[in-house]
Amino acid sequence: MVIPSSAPRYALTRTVVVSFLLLFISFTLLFSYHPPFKTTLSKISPFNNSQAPHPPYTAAIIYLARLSHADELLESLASVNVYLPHRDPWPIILFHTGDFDDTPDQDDFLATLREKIGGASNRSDRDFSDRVEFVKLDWVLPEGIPHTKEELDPVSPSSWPGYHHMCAFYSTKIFFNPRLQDVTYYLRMDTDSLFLEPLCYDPFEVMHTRQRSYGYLGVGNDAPIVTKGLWRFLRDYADSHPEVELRLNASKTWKWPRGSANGDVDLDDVSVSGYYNNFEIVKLEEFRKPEVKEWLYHLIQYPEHQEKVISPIDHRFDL
Ligand SMILES: Nc1nc2c(ncn2[C@@H]2O[C@H](COP(=O)(O)OP(=O)(O)OP(=O)(O)O)[C@@H](O)[C@H]2O)c(=O)[nH]1
Ligand SMILES: [Mg+2]
Repeated sequence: MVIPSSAPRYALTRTVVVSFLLLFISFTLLFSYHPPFKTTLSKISPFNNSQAPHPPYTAAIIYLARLSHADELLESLASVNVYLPHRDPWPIILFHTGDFDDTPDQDDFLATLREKIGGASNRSDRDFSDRVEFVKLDWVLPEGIPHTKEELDPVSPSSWPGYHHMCAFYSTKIFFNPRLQDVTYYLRMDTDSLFLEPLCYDPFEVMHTRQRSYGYLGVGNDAPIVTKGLWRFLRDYADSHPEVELRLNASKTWKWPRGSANGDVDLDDVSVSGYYNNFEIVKLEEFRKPEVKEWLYHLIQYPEHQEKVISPIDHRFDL
C-alpha cells in the first residue's frame, strides 16, 4: 500500500490512512518473534507437489476485484496459473463489492479466464478456474465521519470512497473476514500484480517451514500528505501502552523520528515507512493476537469514535 512520494495518488484521509499502518506496531510486535521473509527469486529447490500429503495448514490466494479492472485481473490470474508453484490447489478468492453478484457475470468471467489460460492448470488435476470463488463484501463507512465527499474533503476526491474502503479492508477487516476464518495463510495479489517468471518455491510452504508471519516484496514510504497525524497517533498509543513502547524501543528496525521528542520537527512532514503490499503473504493468526487486535481496534476507532465505550476485544471485529 505504499504510495511513492512522487506518485499522484494522494488518496487518503486520516480515517483510512490505516492502509498500511499495520507496519507500525503490529509488525514490530510480530517480528520480534518471527522475522518476515522477503520474496526473491532465490534458488531454493522447486517444490515437487506430486503425491505430497496434505500440509498442516491451509492457504488462499486473494484479490479485491472489480469488473472495471477485469482485463488486468485476468492477466494476473494467468500469471498465477503459470508461475506460482503450490503443493495443493488452494482456492483463489475474488473479494468484490457487488460487481460479481450475478451468476452470468461470474460465468462470463470464468469462461474468459478458461479461454485465456487454455484449459486445465499445468500444475494440478483441478481446473484453475474451478478454484476461483467470488466473495461479496459489504463496505460501510464509519459512523463518526461525514459521508459526503464535499463535507469530508478527502485528500484524493477522485478515489473516494472505494480506495479508502480498500485500505480499511486490507489493514484491519481482512483478518476477521469469515471466509478466511479457517485459512492459515493468504497471499494477496492486486489486480495489477503479476508473476513475471516462475517462482521456484511454494511461498506457503516456505512460510510454514520457516515459521514466518509475513512475506513481502519491498519497503517504501508513503507521501506525508496521506499520513498526517499518524506519528502523533502512534506516540499517543505508545504512551498509553507501555508494553508496546518497550517493544518498539527494543526493536532494531523501529525508530521514532529524530527531533520528535523535543518538538524540533513537524511530525506531519516526516514520512512513514511501510511494506509494499501489492504482493504479500500473511499468517492470519498472528494478526488476531490480542495485542495486535487491540492496536487494530484503536486504528479503526481513531479519531472519530474516541468517546465511544470500549467493548470487549472479541466483539469488536464482527465484520
Ligand atoms: N472492488 C474494489 N476494488 C478496489 C477499489 N479500489 C482498489 N481496489 C482494488 O484493491 C487492490 C488495491 O488497490 P490499488 O489501487 O492497487 O492500491 P495500492 O496497492 O495502494 O496502490 P499501488 O501501490 O499503486 O498499487 C487492487 O486489486 C484494486 O483493484 C474499489 O474501489 N473497489
Ligand atoms: Mg496495488
